[in-house]
Amino acid sequence: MSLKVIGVGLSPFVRKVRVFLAEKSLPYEHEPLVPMGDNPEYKAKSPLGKIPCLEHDGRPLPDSSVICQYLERIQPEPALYPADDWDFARTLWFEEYADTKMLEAGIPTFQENVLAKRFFQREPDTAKVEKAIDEDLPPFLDYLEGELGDQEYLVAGRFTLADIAVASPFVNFSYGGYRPDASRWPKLAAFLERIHARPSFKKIIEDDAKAMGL
Ligand SMILES: N[C@@H](CCC(=O)N[C@@H](CS)C(=O)NCC(=O)O)C(=O)O
Repeated sequence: MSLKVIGVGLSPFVRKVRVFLAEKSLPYEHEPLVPMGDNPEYKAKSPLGKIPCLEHDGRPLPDSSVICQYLERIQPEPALYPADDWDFARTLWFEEYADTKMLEAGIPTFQENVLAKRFFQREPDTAKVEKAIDEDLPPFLDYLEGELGDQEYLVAGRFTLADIAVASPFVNFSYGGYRPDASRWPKLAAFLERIHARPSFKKIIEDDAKAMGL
């Protein structure tokens, strides 16, 4: 079986798939494509033009959520979705939560503090970063703090895709210099530290930081 992940490693969606593959011990090739400009060749594989796209034996499959569900079916062990129906649904919910509005709330930290200078040749818009940190992100962090309670993981008492999906955008926020304040969100801060320390996350975080000179 040959697997290839297309998409630059800095994308939280690409990271989600790469961590998922690492947790499954599935080897893959990585093509760090940046989704910029018109790219008809890539759009033939990923019609929305978004990354990631998985190639399985040369067949393209876009979208990180679709890819993870597919990988679970072709490599069921270790299971990264719970068997229980309710826990399964909760896992999908946390993925949706993280992939959409939570990412949107925090991404200015990364866009302004990392991408602006390096890729867009402009100074960071500090007002956008401050708004993200002071206004937009806290409600998301409050919610996650409450959902975690005294649990080690978000769902089913064990590591699942919910943990991968929620922890992935926080890698971007941390590249942008932001980490949740452990005195205000102690459970979330400890959770993120734990999840990011897993070998599947750690290697990717270090490699991508090195590649960016962070
Ligand atoms: N729902 C998609 C979202 C992917 C996504 O938005 N990727 C961004 C990079 S982080 C992208 O490709 N943006 C380029 C574009 O929208 O044209 C997934 O889960 O794969």
